[in-house]
Amino acid sequence: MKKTILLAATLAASMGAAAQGQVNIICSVQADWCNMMATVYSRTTGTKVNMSMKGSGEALAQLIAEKDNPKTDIWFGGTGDPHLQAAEQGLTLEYKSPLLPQLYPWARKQAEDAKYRTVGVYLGPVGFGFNTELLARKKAQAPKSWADLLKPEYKGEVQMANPASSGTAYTVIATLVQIMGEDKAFDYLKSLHKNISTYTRSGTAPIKAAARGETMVSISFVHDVTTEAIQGFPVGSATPSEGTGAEIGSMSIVKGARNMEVAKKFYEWALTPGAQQFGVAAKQFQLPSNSATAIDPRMPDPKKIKLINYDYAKYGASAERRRLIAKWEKEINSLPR
Ligand code: S7P
Repeated sequence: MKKTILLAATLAASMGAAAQGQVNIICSVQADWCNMMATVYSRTTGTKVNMSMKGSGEALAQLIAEKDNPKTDIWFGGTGDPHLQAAEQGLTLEYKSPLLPQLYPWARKQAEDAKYRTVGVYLGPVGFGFNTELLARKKAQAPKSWADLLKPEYKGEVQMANPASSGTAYTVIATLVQIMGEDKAFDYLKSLHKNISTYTRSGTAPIKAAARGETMVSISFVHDVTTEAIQGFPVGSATPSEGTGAEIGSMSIVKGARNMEVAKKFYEWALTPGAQQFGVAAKQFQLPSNSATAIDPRMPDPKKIKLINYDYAKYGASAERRRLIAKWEKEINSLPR
């Protein structure tokens, strides 16, 4: 950990982020990671980092609200589809990092899909989290498939987020549509609705509830389950046997940013292996996008997960996202349970 901070500090300093200026960042990963990046970057470069934490959906709403007078310079992290939406709406800057060749193909593809108005910073598969003590107490099995989530033993025991506010939940719905086809996916969501106790605002809330014994099962990114498990909570994770999707967590520079030069320096730093190691240092286990960043054994291994060929461009498009969310509100969220 100390080594990581030293390395990143050296990198930040050597990038000539000349001790000045400020940068306003919306950060959409969990707070420990955001704070660590802000602290190290400001200590090593002298740049004042004003960081505010927001989930993906809320972050996009803020960029839209600030469109004519941007106060944010960088949006770091959060699911990729709202970043693609921001790109499509002309809210983010076209920028080609010299570090692009070091990134995994999925991270570069995200940049290409957005005409270089965003870039992939991490990848995280969708799966399930479950509270092992609650399962044992109720003599229930851990879910292994999408089909398992419909079992009567999980009635009122499943939490997922609301796709209108959460990029995580939207990734889940787009995943189901791609696996099952739209009609069957919505039939499935109708059946699942009977087992859902609540649709949370934030994507990480369901696994936090499972970890604390408030629900048996969550639909979550699997790295978010690991974050709870290593804090000692009795949780396990699984990825669905039918296949699953993944987020490409992204980073964008806001078009018209007030602190543009400083923002570009932070952006470059955030793509280096030294900076990307702060995910693990902050106990967050998404797969980093720079191929030279160390892989931690607690990160999900894509070779062991049945990942679908997720169509990021299609499901990140504003019209498709709006359509699917409106359909979910009308056909699923309005149903009694
Ligand atoms: O940092 C954990 C994580 O799950 O949160 C990000 C995102 O803010 C989730 O936002 P929503 O509340 O909108 O679902 C993810 O990108 C990330 O993996």
